[in-house]
Amino acid sequence: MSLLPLFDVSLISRAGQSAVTCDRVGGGVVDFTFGELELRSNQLAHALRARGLQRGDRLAFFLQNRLEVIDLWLAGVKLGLIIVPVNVLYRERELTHILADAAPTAVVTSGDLAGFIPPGVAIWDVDALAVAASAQASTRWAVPADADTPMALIYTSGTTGASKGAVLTQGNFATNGLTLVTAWAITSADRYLAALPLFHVHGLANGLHGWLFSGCHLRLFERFEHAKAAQWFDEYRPTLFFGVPAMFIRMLELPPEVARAIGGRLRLAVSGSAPLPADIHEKFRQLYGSVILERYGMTETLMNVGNPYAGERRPGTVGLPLAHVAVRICDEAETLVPPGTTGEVWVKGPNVCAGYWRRPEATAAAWRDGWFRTGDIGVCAPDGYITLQGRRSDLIISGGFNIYPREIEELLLERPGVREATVIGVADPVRGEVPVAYVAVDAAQFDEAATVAYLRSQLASFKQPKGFVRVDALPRTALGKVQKRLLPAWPG
Ligand code: MCA
Ligand code: AMP
Repeated sequence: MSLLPLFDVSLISRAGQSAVTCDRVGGGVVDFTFGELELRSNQLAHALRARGLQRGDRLAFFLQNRLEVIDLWLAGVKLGLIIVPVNVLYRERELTHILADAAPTAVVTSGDLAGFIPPGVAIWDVDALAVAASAQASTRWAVPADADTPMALIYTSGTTGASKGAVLTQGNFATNGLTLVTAWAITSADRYLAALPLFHVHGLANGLHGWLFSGCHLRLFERFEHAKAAQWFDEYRPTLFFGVPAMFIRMLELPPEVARAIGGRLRLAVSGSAPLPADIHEKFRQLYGSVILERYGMTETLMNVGNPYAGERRPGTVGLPLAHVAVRICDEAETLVPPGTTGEVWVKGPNVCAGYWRRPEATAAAWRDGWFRTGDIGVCAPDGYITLQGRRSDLIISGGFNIYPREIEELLLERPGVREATVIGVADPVRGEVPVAYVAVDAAQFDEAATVAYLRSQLASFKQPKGFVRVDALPRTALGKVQKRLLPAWPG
């Protein structure tokens, strides 16, 4: 199953219907029909071909949410390109790694972000590309594709610290989108407020495809801004909202009468990407009168498990396996465990990616007999509801963005005067967790301010340690492994 026939339900069959509203540069909003999106992406496909792009070539984008990201995705499907979405918050270290690994023909970016792209990488300005596209023919150009055609390389942090590109196929996105549209009863009558970044799978695989497959209406925002949420929800009146827990926590700050009015119109609010605390689920229900549907996914697998649309949405759980997804819980010996027993979550299905880009060893390590080992620890209740309890790795999730401590630790150890360094996640009321660094330093040489400035230049803002705790030495096992649970409590 390839993507274009599924998009055509909207691009062709609903050509005259209003598809999307976005902010206009300089103020106001602008609307596009599905037919206009079809023509824009045809023109862009011609412009990209004119620049030499062919089936299988990689094309990265480093952009905030804007209509041109949708144009790129559609043109990418038509040309059989492999699109590489890159988080706009990434800085030198992350960008250098991803762009060297994916080796895209170019990175499409905007003037305000271009300065972060490392030297030696071709940069295509998004506005100049749009101008070039507008001069092209609007006839459709589409190469043959099927379920196995690679569609995207999406980087996800590995336990080694260096992120790996998950090779997601057209079939992965098609299965995931169809599953969600069916499971969540998304129809052309829905109004979807999109504030999740399109460079991660929550906004891209679920949001964009839920919209295109159902032909509902999309209101695209550049990014989530909690101070504007009340106004956005009031003006747009969405029936559908997807968010990370930090967004729902921010939304608890709205006045009760405003929240109740929003909740009265909201048919479905979906949370994912990080654990939604059960008390937030309950507070949201009380304030908005809307029961959040929590679901669980990964970049490598798209969506795996979700609470039912019709049925009990059980707080603190991620629900039941989605259609076509097989889920099992296994112990350390890789044996299936009975309900009620904790183990690692394994998944199998047409939603699971084709492997890691040019990393056969990492691929071999993550798959067992066709099952993908998620690294998430969970337990399945006798009635099938799955609860996630933690992770095999020390991944930190902050505001829905992933942080691997090792990546920060490696940079800290490069700094003058740092003898030992380790990073842990500490609880944060809005973002869930934030990173904190524990360092053993030679005080005469260690300059904390310079270290903070260095980390800012190298890594995304959400990876910056919230604080530094100085210790004489890190607690270690006899074999030298840092024992994070024995660190002194974070005083902040
Ligand atoms: C966040 N920041 C941004 C952006 N997003 N800056 C520029 N552009 C953005 N798009 C920065 C801010 O500058 C600030 O940096 C910090 O993040 C927090 O921003 P703030 O406005 O205070 O927001 P908040 O109220 O704390 O909420 C943060 C957020 C953000 C908007 C919820 O964390 C977010 O968009 N999260 C979504 C992540 C996501 O889509 N994850 C899906 C991964 P500073 O700290 O320097 O001031 S896919 C996944 O996990 C799987 C597959 C799944 O299951 O979905
Ligand atoms: P990523 O590498 O960005 O795709 O992040 C995937 C990880 O996010 C998963 O392996 C989980 O650890 C976590 N995650 C996603 N959804 C949930 C959820 N609803 N509850 C808890 N953790 C989640």
